[in-house]
Amino acid sequence: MSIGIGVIGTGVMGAEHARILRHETPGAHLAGIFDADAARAQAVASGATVFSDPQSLIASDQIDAIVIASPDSTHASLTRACIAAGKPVLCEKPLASSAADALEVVKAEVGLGRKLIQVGYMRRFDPGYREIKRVKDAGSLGGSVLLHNVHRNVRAPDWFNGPMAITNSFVHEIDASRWLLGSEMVSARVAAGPGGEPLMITMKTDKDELVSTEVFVNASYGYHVHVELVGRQGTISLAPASLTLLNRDRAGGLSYPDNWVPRFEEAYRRQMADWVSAVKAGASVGASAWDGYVASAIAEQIAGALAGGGVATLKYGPRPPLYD
Ligand code: ISE
Repeated sequence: MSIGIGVIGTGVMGAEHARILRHETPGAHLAGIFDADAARAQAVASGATVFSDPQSLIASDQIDAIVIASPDSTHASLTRACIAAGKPVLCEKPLASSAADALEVVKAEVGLGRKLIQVGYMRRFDPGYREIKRVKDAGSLGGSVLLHNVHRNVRAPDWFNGPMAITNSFVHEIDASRWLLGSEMVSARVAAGPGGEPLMITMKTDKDELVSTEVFVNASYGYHVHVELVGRQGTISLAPASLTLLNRDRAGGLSYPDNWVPRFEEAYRRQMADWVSAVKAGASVGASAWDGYVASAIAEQIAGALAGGGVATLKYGPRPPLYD
């Protein structure tokens, strides 16, 4: 049986999720669309119902589960509306634009007593990241001591404000680092380069590991995400994730995509397929609402540290048993 998916928000990511649902996701179909810009919604609908507001999409009996890809500030209230309707959600990261709002989502899910939320931290589905986790968990690298991350975007979107390099971009490294290391972050230091970027963020984990991240959202030359895990017996890192090899002007080399969609295409596809399978089985995969809350809480405290003394002792409440 094919399940009907509604997509809320048809910007870069919503349009990509709609495309993956239409062409590359067995067992599910794009049943409904909403975007505040009706023409933009219509452009990706291709036969799916275009709803005039997100509430009627969530309530519709054509819609079994919902993908939320609208602006960050709408994620928490839409996610809570889906929980109230008892419908599973794949919500784009971040789960909310503040830690307090993310915690309200966690509380709503805990109140319901079952997990309906997956947060779209898609690196957990990327073949390279998964291989690093597999090798680390197999133990051949010895104990982990350091994780180096690099997160470079060509340019920040117009709507990015200062802290969004942390609350919208660096949240990926918070989630991926917790997931890869199986550790919790306990403290952080942050410093900004000339003119405010790049940011250098160093976190310490509850096992004393170091996690360093460069976040450079106006790096110009291309979209480039890198990670290297250093263990006591060896290291493992992503190989250059280039799509093509370019020869020109008596030089040759790997090329970089303009943004994250081509780089993480396979991760988005696997994320959607695994989410659909989990929805059908009444199970859950990927980053939970709790993981989404922790990422947003850490991001908010590091953004606060950037505006203050550059140092943060990271705090978040105890994990509810629903997420054990
Ligand atoms: C964007 O929203 C993403 O999720 C990308 O993966 C990230 O690299 C970019 O910095 C974010 O703005």
